[in-house]
Amino acid sequence: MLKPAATDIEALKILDERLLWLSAWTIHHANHVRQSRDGLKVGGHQASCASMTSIMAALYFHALGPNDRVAVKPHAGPVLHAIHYLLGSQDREALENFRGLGGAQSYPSRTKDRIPVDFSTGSVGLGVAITAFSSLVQDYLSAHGLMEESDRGRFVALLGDAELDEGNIYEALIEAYKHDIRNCWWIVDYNRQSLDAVSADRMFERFDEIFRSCGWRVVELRYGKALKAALEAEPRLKAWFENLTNAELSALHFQGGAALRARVDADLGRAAAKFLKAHDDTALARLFADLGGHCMESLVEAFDAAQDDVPALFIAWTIKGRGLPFAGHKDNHAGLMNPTQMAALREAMGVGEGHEWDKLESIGDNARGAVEALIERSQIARDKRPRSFGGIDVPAIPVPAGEEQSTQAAFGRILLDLAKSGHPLADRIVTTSPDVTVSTNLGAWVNQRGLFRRSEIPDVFAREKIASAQKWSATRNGQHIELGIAENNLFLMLAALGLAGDVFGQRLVPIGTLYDPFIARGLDALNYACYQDARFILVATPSGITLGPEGGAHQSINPPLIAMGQPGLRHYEPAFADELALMMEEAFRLVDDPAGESSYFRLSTRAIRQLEREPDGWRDGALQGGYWLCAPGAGAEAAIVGMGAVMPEALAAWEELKDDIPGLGLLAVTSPDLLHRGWTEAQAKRWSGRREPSHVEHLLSALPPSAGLVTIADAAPAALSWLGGVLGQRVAPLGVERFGQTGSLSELYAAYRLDQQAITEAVAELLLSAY
Ligand SMILES: Cc1ncc(C[n+]2csc(CCOP(=O)(O)OP(=O)(O)O)c2C)c(N)n1
Ligand SMILES: [Mg+2]
Repeated sequence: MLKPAATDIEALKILDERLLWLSAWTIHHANHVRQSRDGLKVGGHQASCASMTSIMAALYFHALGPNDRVAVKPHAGPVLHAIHYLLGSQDREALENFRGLGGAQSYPSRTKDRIPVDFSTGSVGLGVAITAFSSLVQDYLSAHGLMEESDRGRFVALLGDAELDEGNIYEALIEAYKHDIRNCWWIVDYNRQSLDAVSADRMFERFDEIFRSCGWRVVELRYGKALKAALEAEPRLKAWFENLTNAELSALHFQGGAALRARVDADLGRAAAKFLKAHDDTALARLFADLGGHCMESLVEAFDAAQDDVPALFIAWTIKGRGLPFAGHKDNHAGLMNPTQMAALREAMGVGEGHEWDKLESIGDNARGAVEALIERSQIARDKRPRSFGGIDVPAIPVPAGEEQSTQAAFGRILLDLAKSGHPLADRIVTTSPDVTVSTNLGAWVNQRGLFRRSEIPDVFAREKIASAQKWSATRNGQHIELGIAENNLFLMLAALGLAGDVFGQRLVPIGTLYDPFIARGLDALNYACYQDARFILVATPSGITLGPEGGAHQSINPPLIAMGQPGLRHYEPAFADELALMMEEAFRLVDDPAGESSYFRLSTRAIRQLEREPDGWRDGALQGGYWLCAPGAGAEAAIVGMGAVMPEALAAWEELKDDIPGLGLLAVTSPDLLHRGWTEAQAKRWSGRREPSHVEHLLSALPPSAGLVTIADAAPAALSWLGGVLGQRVAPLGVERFGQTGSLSELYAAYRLDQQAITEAVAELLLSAY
């Protein structure tokens, strides 16, 4: 890389100031200039922006190439908007509407911001980790011939130092090391302050060791050029400086030159007399603010020197709120300048009143050309990348044969058949699992398609001819990414794979498997994946107390409720293999449909007798969330509503009761999530004049309003009990509300009232209470 000309460094410094001004002004405008409609504080983080403007100027106007992708620290969102404003890809209106409806979002959002945002951020730590998984996806795509070498880029995370407290960072670091990831930079805005206060000193240097031991290059940018020279000339001053605690240094930054002078004098006395004499208070404050993360020369040099593909951690020392009146103050996280302070900043920056939004306001004619040239030369995308959809042809998924099957076994079989079919869809599937590949029935698929590794790993057991059902060799052509047991990483992996169509222009069909209860481990990362509209299929199996002897620690209860409350994720809980095949076909389509979403399958290991079906009548309903397995007769007084693995109990109770209760119905629910969504959507539409009953209203209107419903699911009963609210029918909800335990199925179903008898009793109770 060419050494940047001195004029470029000067121009970068000017851009750094522009970003400082524009980000502070954007936040100020939203809080103090824009009319408030509701009296709520709008908020924003001027201090968190200020500590990052130099780093971001150096990156966006110098170091980033056209294929590089960045996850920006959430609280530096306004700086990213300011960059795009200068580039011409953000407009003033959106900035004026920062944190308003339809305006620039508080934290960078892929889906809601109009500027190109590579990765959404907000929940700290997740935006950092996804960059490592995306670099793995890039390696996967290159190895599979799905992208040109020349299109490869680097994955950059800009993070706050407190983000390093998030455990998910270290889980990702370990996984990244195992997969030997590359082309990843994590740049820490090391301002040594978090939200509440100044950070603990004891972690200093520990971060370096942790990252180095995982194969990362660690580049510490502690001093800017001027401060480095001054400290090197005065070894005692250097030792003094390096002995300050984080809190002491922050306080001194806040207090300014006079306090610095007094403190140096008190601590070093005559030894520092010459130094102090040579600097007035302003010069002292400026010198001690010359930390590495604010020194353009140091930043540019460090980025230019890191051009190989070794993952790198940059620890860039900064001052939180640098250049602002609350610089270094421990309470500055959500601090906002008042109008007087803002006017002073405007004056200091040479911005004329009424010209606050002028892009290059205050830049003198001499420098303007160089600044404009840098803006022009910036290689980052000005426009949102097109999302890639519609290229995947989904075949009809055949129903696995077998009179008795579990949904989990049927899932494995469907993938195996796909793997063998050689259909192009199979080539786009990437599976991944946190050490439960075999126990979630992905084994047969992996035997066909192999594990993925950039550097191949032989299957020693196979080579030694030791009998095993499972082939476990990894190659560049493999299609399964095996993860260690860290469910959070599974969701970050799915997020990265599920964004391949957006980030790399190549849609993949990611399928992740895990045990249903452990969804809870990765909930925030799951939400993060959905928030960015990553597309994937999550297969959670086994589930519920139907897991029997495995016991309560593995028996899930509430995931159907989680799924109901999770936008962007559709829950399917099939009972039979033919339902599963149909839903998987739908889920494949939804991954590749611009208006689609991700799907979550809640499966079971319980083998149940499959149905002899009337052809096809049930299919549409099953995809919409439910269908009548046995339609109710006219005026029926009751129906049994069953979901998933307990369907045999629902069927048996129906058989037992149907002669005594004329017209008794049996409703199979395949997705409470879809039924509920349809219901609320239809209600909202009624207010805009469109009167179409939702699917669930349509289903339940086959019964009179006076009828009773007995709902049963191997899950929290609230997943189905709401059905009574649709038409006002009474409900007796059966389900699991206490932790599970070990036992045989019949014992557990009896103990938790999920058996045929419980259903019969509940139906009787409903009928009796009707009169
Ligand atoms: C998972 C999560 N927990 C809590 C928060 C609230 N929060 C926002 S920023 C922050 C501290 C940020 O400190 P740091 O990462 O050092 O950033 P700085 O603003 O100092 O640059 C916290 C706790 C969050 N956004 N995400
Ligand atoms: Mg910080």
